Amino acid sequence: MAHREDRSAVTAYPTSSHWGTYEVLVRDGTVVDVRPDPADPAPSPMIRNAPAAQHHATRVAQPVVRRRWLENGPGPDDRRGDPDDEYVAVGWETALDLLAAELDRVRREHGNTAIYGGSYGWASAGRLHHSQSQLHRFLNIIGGYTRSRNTYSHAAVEVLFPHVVGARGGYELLRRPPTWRAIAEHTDLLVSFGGLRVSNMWNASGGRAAHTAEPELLVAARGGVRMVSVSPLRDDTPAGAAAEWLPISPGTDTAVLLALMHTLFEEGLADTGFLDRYTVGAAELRGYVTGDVDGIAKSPEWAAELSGLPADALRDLARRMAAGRTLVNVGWSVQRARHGEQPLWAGIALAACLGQIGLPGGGFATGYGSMGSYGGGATPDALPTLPQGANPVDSVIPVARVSDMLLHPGAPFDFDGRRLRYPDIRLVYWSGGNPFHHHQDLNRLSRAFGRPETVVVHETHWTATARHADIVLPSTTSLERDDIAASQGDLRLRAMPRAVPPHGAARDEYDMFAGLAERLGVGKEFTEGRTSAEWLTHLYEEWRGRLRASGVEVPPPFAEFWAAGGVPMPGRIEPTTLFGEFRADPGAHPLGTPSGRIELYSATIAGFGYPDCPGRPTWLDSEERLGSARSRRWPLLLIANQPTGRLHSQQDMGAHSRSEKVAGRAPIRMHPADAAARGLTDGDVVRVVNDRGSCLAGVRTSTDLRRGVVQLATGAWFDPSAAPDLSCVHGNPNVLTSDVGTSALSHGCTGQLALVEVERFDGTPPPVRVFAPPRITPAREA
Ligand SMILES: Nc1nc2c(c(=O)[nH]1)N[C@H]1C(S)=C(S)[C@@H](COP(=O)(O)OP(=O)(O)OC[C@H]3O[C@@H](n4cnc5c(=O)[nH]c(N)nc54)[C@H](O)[C@@H]3O)O[C@H]1N2
Ligand SMILES: Nc1nc2c(c(=O)[nH]1)N[C@H]1C(S)=C(S)[C@@H](COP(=O)(O)OP(=O)(O)OC[C@H]3O[C@@H](n4cnc5c(=O)[nH]c(N)nc54)[C@H](O)[C@@H]3O)O[C@H]1N2
Ligand SMILES: [Mo]
Repeated sequence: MAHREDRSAVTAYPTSSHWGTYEVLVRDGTVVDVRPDPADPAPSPMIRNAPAAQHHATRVAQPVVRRRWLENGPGPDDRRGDPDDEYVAVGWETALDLLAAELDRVRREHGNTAIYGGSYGWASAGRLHHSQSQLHRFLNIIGGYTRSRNTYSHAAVEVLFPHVVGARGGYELLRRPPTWRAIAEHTDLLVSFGGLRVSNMWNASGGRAAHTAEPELLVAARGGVRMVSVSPLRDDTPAGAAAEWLPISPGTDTAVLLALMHTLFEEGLADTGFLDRYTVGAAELRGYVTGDVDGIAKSPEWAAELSGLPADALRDLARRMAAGRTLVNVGWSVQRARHGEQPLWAGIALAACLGQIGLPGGGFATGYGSMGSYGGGATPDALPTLPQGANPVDSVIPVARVSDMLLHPGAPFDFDGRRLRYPDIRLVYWSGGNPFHHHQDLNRLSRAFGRPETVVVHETHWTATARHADIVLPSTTSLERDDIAASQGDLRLRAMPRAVPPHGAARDEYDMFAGLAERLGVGKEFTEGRTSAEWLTHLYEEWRGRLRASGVEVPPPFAEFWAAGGVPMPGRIEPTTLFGEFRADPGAHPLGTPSGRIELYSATIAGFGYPDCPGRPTWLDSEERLGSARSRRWPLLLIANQPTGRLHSQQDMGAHSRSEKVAGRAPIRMHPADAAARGLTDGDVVRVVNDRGSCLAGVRTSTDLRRGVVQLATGAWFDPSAAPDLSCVHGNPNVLTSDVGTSALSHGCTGQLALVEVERFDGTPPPVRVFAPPRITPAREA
């Protein structure tokens, strides 16, 4: 008989990820390839990570319990995170029985405050199967948990701006900025601190129907909007934008912003009419800028010393800013550093001096170039969302204080005017996040994870966080479940049909929590009697009801939506202006601040008395800066920014992410002169080191970096090593970053900048082991 070729059919399934809407090609239950959505003008290469990630050896395939926890019972254990630790596979019944009993023990013996359920992280796109929503709903129903506030992305934005422009104003800054199209139409000059990074705009939290940001940015640039990128990296703006590059020394933006104001005041270019009518504290600010307050004029010469940017260039920039419609953008990276509140406050102060806040395409913004949704329009607030219920426990930490909390139960700390105490955490529950990706000083975090009695992690993959857990439950990926997707400002609400069956024994988190809730006697409260399929319809129909009530056009019923694969997002708006109503009539539309105006001086913040966040924008020096005392020992300033290969740590084993590695390690970019000074060239494996830790990385030289700066993006899977002089063999920069907050005001993440030294690694580098699963003893039960 002739050989018959077995070519089973390939089926294309539309799906949605944070990095875009695309199609997976499936044959016999396996994702074999991907292709961009035909309607996407600028698809992300990150979609190429999906096939390998979906079926990788590091998928968590069954519920497991760490052997030492199983044998010794709950308790602190410094061995958590040991790469040689051993796990025992158990059946779902055993896993859920054990976990339900442990949750019940902890809440009875220590109260629900002892459960930390902040569980920060991006998880996957999808409105129903959103990990954190599922976990928080469950924990609220069983009596509550200690939660976290704000984000790693922009905590300083979230905490500062309610004081400066009111809560509503802070919200609008993040959610309703002028669109790229409005910038194209109205803006003459866009000055962006932290660049406008194309790879960052590939992502939007919840995913977006199409990548519109880069194409619209380029239309604006080609249509005549001048763009100035104040940033240590030249390639923080797309080449096609022909942006001017001001290669600032990182961490000195506040000095530059103050110097720009200095020129405006000195040359009579400041809009005093605007300052008088719409702000409070302008006199105070002016006194500080001119030096009347402290004897130091914040002149361009003064800022040039700190920033490395020529004084003339700053003076010239200030004049050009005053000469036309100017938008000042402070990217989120700039606040992800010590005193990160200051460049934000100084940025809006500069825009106030220019007098253009409230005019189309002018004023201040924070987020262009940081996220694909920023400048992409706005939608009515309430997308279809799983209700989380109320948390009966009032216990909270700023999100990036997790190690402090675990290491110092009971210790007092200040936070946005309040004095709080760290709770005594006995059980840590994480689902949909990877703190061993996102947190700073991972060696310290690893010690902190040794303190609780039990650590529970739901994961799709064996991340370093899963490897610090006592109980690991295998979650389905978003390709393995039916869901619906949309982000704020999105163009469409999309159906995400299941493309492949669950990997191994993986389950939807909804079903895990339903099983736990059942065991704790609150099954009905959690499910409300619905299956996850019924919840999908319910969330959609509830959303339609809300739209109808608010008078917005109503999309078709669920079945029609699902069959069509999506519906255009109803009620979209395309803002041209921020604070337009306030500008038109500040009496009728005051800001939600004590004065009703923009607070360039805040009596509230001044009243907190925080030395690291005074009552007006202030230049506060930081150790993690070129030229600091610390830089004599650690002379290179590492930028730990967002990776181009993936979203954070997700799908690091995927084809696109791996294609960027050098000798299997995360790439570290260096200026050729900095490399040559150390005898390094392209392809070398190096040890990146400071007094907090060290990691291996692979050298890539580039003149796109300012000298003295090296770049090692986040997200290489943390691969701890037994060698005392090597914390990670793969290249996770968070072994080098400092676990200190922006200030007592917001305690934001400061992971962007860290001083280091880079040296050749001689000999054979230890192998990367983190892409193999841990040791698991097979299940004893069926
Ligand atoms: N040094 C430094 N550090 C930083 C930053 C920086 O600039 N510099 N940036 C910070 C920022 S802005 C952020 S937002 C954070 C991001 O930090 P994270 O959001 O924690 O990073 P992710 O890698 O996206 O983690 C999401 C995890 O969820 C898992 N996951 C995906 N889908 C599911 C699911 O359906 N169920 C479950 N249970 N798990 C799922 C993924 O496998 C992954 O491990 O990092 C921060 N860390
Ligand atoms: N591809 C990809 N895209 C992403 C993400 C991802 O993981 N991968 N993560 C998403 C998330 S959660 C977030 S919050 C956003 C973050 O968005 P951002 O915070 O804007 O992104 P970063 O890449 O951290 O930083 C952008 C640039 O800021 C510059 N920079 C660093 N320090 C300084 C400084 O002191 N001064 C100045 N002027 N510039 C500086 C660096 O050159 C860096 O490339 O990105 C989102 N987009
Ligand atoms: Mo973020």
